[in-house]
Order: sequence, then structure tokens, then C-alpha cells
Amino acid sequence: MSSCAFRVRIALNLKGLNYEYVPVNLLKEEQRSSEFLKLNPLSYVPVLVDGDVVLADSLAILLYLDEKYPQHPLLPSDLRRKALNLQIANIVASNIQPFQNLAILEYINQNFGQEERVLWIKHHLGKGLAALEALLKDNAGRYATGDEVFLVRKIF
Ligand SMILES: N[C@@H](CCC(=O)N[C@@H](CS)C(=O)NCC(=O)O)C(=O)O
Repeated sequence: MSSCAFRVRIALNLKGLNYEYVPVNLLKEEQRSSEFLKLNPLSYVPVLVDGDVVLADSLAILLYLDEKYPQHPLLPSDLRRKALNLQIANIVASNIQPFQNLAILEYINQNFGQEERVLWIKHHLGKGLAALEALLKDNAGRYATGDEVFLVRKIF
């Protein structure tokens, strides 16, 4: 279910790294178990455990992996395209994904009802995706920011 976990798995695979995948069922609320909270007190996936390094944020994980394993870089060397990748990744991580998070939608559903939930999603995701479309219009190639796969691959 998690787009944040997807992006980490995609990066691990692009870099050809071996990893152990430990599924966390969000609908069964396994992310809120006391065991999981020890890894991420925010109760969100994904979490990367690499030896004694425990990272609980997909963007931080991607940047960590990129420094540690430089094969198939996730950021272009061209400064403008690098900044563009970081800008878009932050828009997704800060201005789109959090608005459709399970915990947020549950809260709106419980306090304001299903109808408000749909309006909320349409408003916030629509605004964020429209901004991304505008930003990518002049920058996309085969992939989101050119002809190579980087941090920003495509819109969702
Ligand atoms: N900024 C974090 C956000 C993580 C996040 O929101 N994870 C969602 C799935 S994409 C989650 O675990 N939701 C569970 C919940 O809302 O209870 C990241 O990029 O990793």
C-alpha cells in the first residue's frame, strides 16, 4: 500500500542490492505495534535497518543509499537537474503524500465523514499533482526529469 516503501524498494533494486524485506500490514495496524514503534515512533513505514543504522524516512533512506552505494546514482551530476529532482521529491514528500496518509484519512473520516474525505483528497492531491505536471512539462524525457531514471522517476 505504501508509496514511500515502494520508492525505497525501487532504489534498492535499481542499485542491485540484496535486502531482507519485512512486510508491515498497514490495514492490520502493524505499524502501530510496540515492536515497530521502537524502530519509528511516528508509526510510519518504511524503515531501513542497515547494521546499527536505523532510518525511518524514505527520502533520508534514498540519500543514504545513494552515498553508500554509488552504483546507479539517484541524483544527476548536472546541478539544475539535481536540484529539480530534490524539489520534486520534496513536493511529493511534503505537499502530496502526507495529505493522503492512512492516519490522516482515518482522522478526517471519523471527525468529518466520508464525503469530506473525498473532497480533501481531491483538493490536496489535485493541487500537488497539477503543480508537478507544470514543473515537469518542460523537463521530462523518457522519464520524469530526462531520459535516465533518477530519484524522481514519474509522477506516482
Ligand atoms: N516522510 C515519510 C512518510 C512515511 C509515511 O507516511 N508512510 C505511510 C505509508 S506511505 C504510512 O506508514 N502510513 C501509515 C499510517 O498512516 O498509519 C517517508 O517518506 O518515509
